[in-house]
Amino acid sequence: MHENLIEPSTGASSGLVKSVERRVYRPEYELSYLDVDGAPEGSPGKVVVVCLGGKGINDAKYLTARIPKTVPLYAWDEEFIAKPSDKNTMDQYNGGVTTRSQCFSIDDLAAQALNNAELLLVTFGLGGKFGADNANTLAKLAALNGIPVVTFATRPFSFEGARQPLAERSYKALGDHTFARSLCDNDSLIELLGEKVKVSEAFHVEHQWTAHKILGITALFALNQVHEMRHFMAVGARLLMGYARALGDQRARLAFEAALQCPLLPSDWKERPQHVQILLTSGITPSQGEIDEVERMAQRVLSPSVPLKTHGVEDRRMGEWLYVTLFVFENP
Ligand SMILES: Nc1nc2c(ncn2[C@@H]2O[C@H](COP(=O)(O)OP(=O)(O)OP(=O)(O)O)[C@@H](O)[C@H]2O)c(=O)[nH]1
Ligand SMILES: [Mg+2]
Repeated sequence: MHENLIEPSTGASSGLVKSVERRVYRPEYELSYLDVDGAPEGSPGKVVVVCLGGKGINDAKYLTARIPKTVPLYAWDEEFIAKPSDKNTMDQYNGGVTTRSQCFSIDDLAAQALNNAELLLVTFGLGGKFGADNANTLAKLAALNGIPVVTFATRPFSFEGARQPLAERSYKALGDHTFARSLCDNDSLIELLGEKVKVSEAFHVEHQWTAHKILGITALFALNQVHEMRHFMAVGARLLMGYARALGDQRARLAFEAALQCPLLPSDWKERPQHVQILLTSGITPSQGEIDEVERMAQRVLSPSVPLKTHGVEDRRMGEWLYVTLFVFENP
């Protein structure tokens, strides 16, 4: 396991972890805009989110009011099959409105979710059976239909023991059918937030990161970047994200500099990227000057051979804050 979100450490009490802890709590890494009403509009039906298994149900509940209403969100878990009252059902959330429909198998779900889809985003927790197995089947079905798939998975905590080797196998299997795979190591939540953190709090932070990633990838899709990148990227790329926010007339420079230090990016991320996409997002539409400034700073940091694109996007929930988000795609 070498894909830790943060630099390897010797334990939660080491100096490094303490500094990481301080970093994550610095205001520039807060994603408080997610708690403001009014998710932006997306392209109706084209991006579809499917949340699978126990972890998927938790994700769906968090995501539903935070991603565009126009993005269908499906949640399906075994519980729905096992509970007599909910026999063979699946929930579809649309901006907070839940519709329950019949779903007997992953083929049923695919028939509904993939209809008209041009990008499939799947969330689940690695280490279990239901989420990981169905994510793999769904990704295969989407790939057969030429639909790019991005997965957002978690790696189980070390204390979950036997779940880890299973998680590793499931993660590898996904590589063949996916455009990109984002992985959050649950252990890193404890390292970042401290050993005393409640599981519910740790999960909350991870749900925020997942929401921010999903919003960013949805924006990149709307900018046609997913289709462009598909032409030259290997399948199953690793997707890393770093982000930060800032205010004021220096907000672009400050947010970019802080994003480079984001604890979600491994320390060596600049050595291997295949492609880097940068989003500047704000309630006050980023100016061309800000976009150019960030692009120039990124060019100085990255090797000239790495393709790099910088875009400006509006999300009114952010007000005057400018978020700079780096999406780093690496060879699998
Ligand atoms: N970060 C985070 N991890 C979670 C959450 N819920 C579950 N997990 C992790 O995801 C792993 C898989 O758990 P589930 O999603 O419940 O498993 P499942 O897909 O329902 O699979 P089964 O084993 O068939 O029940 C767990 O071992 C945890 O590590 C969550 O809300 N947030
Ligand atoms: Mg389960």
